[in-house]
Amino acid sequence: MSSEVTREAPPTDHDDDLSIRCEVNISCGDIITVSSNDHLLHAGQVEFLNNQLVPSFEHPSRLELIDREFRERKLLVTPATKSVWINLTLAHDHSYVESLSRICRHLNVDDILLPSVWPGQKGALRVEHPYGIQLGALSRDMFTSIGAGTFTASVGSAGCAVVAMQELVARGKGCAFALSRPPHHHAGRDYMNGYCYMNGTALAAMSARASGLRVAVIDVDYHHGNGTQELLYGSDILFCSVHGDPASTFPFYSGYADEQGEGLGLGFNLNVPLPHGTDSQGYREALRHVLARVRNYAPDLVVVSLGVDTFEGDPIGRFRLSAADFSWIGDAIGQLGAPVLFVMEGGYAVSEIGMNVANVLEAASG
Ligand code: OKP
Ligand code: ZN
Repeated sequence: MSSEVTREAPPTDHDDDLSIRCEVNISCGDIITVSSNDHLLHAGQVEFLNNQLVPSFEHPSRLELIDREFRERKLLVTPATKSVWINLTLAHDHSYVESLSRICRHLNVDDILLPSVWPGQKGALRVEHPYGIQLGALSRDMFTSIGAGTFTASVGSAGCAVVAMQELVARGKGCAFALSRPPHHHAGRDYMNGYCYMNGTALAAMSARASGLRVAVIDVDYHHGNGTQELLYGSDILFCSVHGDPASTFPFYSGYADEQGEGLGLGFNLNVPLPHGTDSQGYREALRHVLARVRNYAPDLVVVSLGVDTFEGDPIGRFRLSAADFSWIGDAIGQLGAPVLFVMEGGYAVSEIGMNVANVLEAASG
């Protein structure tokens, strides 16, 4: 199996590589911005929240509004379209990728499935089960729905992160932005959860590490990046995250301060959980602490899981950051001096999402 994460030619018959084609748009302005039109193929309709089915928070309009704000601030230039073959198996099990692909292929265009039964420790995926039941074996919650286009959209999303990383490394300085959805940081080696299916953030970091770079990941989304943490737990890629205390916040089962990495990765995992209501002051203090650790690690590349659901008006997050705090975050990360790849994660206050994301990117690149 090849260790290349992208290739330009399709795999041949005797290749046991799992390469999947995706098409991305690359805008090479001051900020390298990579997006994929395939995100439109995934639009969850409902999720299970507080004992009720409610409309999905993670919606295509999120990206369109960020895109609009970037255009208004003249942060985008005419994009070039590039077709790449992407190999997800550095981050995901072959069987997970193939199962999700197969299930999506068999759905009708307007099917939207939420898992409802989970296998437990002794069970395993069985292809004779209805697709909604098979999904339970690949999933961990009832927020993460599957439609016919989910696989293609999430491969495209991961592709944005990997291509943005490659373009940034080629340029050797500045900032790149994967303007991608569905998000990444909750997806693990063989499971989807928290609106995430493929972990492009971890894949980009692992791929850069495999090429010899020292890589630090900073997760500023309101939710702990459990998938990314798990994927990097045994590696010397530094993973740092500031997030809502998992004692009361999704993903609940990880994100605690005593999770410090294992084996080769011991000491390379730093979690800073913060309480509901955390404001500018509490947040900045926590992020300063993280940035000191990142400086000490001296990365060649910084990968940021960029969620803006820490905003005071966010309908899911419980922190109280203002638009000005996002400029501060961008500036503080930019001052590390290393090239920075920002990968879009959460943020659900749709009318302010563009402003908050653009504030981060403008300050980081400025
Ligand atoms: C995805 B990302 C629990 C509600 C949890 C799912 C949150 C997924 C967040 N009562 N809802 O990190 O922004
Ligand atoms: Zn989040």
